[in-house]
Amino acid sequence: MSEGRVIKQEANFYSVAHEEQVYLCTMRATLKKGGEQIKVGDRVQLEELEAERPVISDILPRISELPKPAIANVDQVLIVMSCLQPDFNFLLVDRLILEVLYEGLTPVLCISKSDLMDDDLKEFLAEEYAEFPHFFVSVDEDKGLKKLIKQLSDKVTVLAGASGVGKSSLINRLNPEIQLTVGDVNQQGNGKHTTRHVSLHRIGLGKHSGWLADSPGFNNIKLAPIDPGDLGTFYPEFQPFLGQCAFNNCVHWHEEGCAVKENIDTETERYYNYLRLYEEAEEGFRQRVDAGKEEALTKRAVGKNQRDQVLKLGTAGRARSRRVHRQIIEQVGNWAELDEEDIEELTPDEWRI
Ligand SMILES: Nc1nc2c(ncn2[C@@H]2O[C@H](COP(=O)(O)OP(=O)(O)OP(=O)(O)O)[C@@H](O)[C@H]2O)c(=O)[nH]1
Ligand SMILES: [Mg+2]
Ligand SMILES: [Zn+2]
Repeated sequence: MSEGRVIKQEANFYSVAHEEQVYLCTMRATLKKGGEQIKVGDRVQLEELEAERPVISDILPRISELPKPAIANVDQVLIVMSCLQPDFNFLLVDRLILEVLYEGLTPVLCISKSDLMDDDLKEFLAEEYAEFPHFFVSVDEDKGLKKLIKQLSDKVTVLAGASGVGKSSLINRLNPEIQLTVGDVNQQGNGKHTTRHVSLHRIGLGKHSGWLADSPGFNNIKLAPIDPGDLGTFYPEFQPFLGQCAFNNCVHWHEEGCAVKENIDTETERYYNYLRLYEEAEEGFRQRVDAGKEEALTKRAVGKNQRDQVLKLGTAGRARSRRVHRQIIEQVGNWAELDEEDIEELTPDEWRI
């Protein structure tokens, strides 16, 4: 018996990679009767490899499952962001990192078009994202690709990133057999792109080749239903100091005796965007409560596969929300002549000065 990886599905046929070969297989009838569904990314047992149509006789346990794109056993998400053209979007990157961690996957940052940046920008980005695996890559100048390929080997990776950052160029370079259109604006618009059959492409050669999903994931802009009070647990830079703050419900914003703020560099984009995302998480939380559900189901940072916790927006939550608004007022500083209601309607983008 041999083991393989499902890389494509069409109707009742599955393309399964086993060593250097790809076999077009069918599913064993008994497996089908058992109600099993094979997904792209699945590791499967193959029988009758020498036959014209090998069969999949079993599906090995999955380590993860993504609903969109529908793919099993994803190890990591490669967040591609250009350093320039378009400008590096810190908030988008932090949001994507958050979503990826929330799904229990590993975020890997690929800073593309590195031929366009100077040493200062490189140093700045490397400091901001020191906590995460990050790669500076230039497809045009053929730089950083070997290291990136090493990070992708033996793993299943899904891409994420905004338009125009160089995803297609990167995939083309990593696997010259795929030729995606470069420079085309995605005509299908946000989220409407429904590739029914996502497929995986081999990256690198030999035994340790990795697999890259051809359809981008993690492009939804709405924040996952994270309890605002838990947001800090998704920040590896906060981790060593969590639990040491004076208040045990500290959200590391303006509290006295906050061990996180005392120890991390708060003059960073990462920390600034933490505050913006905190606001968003809180807004989402309030909406879930207002949506008529008496209790908002929230997920704790331990991962969604573990027991969900039920929380109500009680006095503490409301107090926190008032504090947050006071903070916004402080942030707008010289806009202080605006009345409070106007300020509350400002979007996070507007209150950055
Ligand atoms: N300077 C520079 N430009 C690059 C590099 N990689 C890609 N580009 C350019 O960036 C533009 C967009 O590249 P694409 O690969 O189409 O970007 P994409 O992320 O696939 O864009 P969408 O398909 O719209 O999401 C093209 O004009 C590329 O030539 C690079 O390493 N350096
Ligand atoms: Mg593209
Ligand atoms: Zn704190």
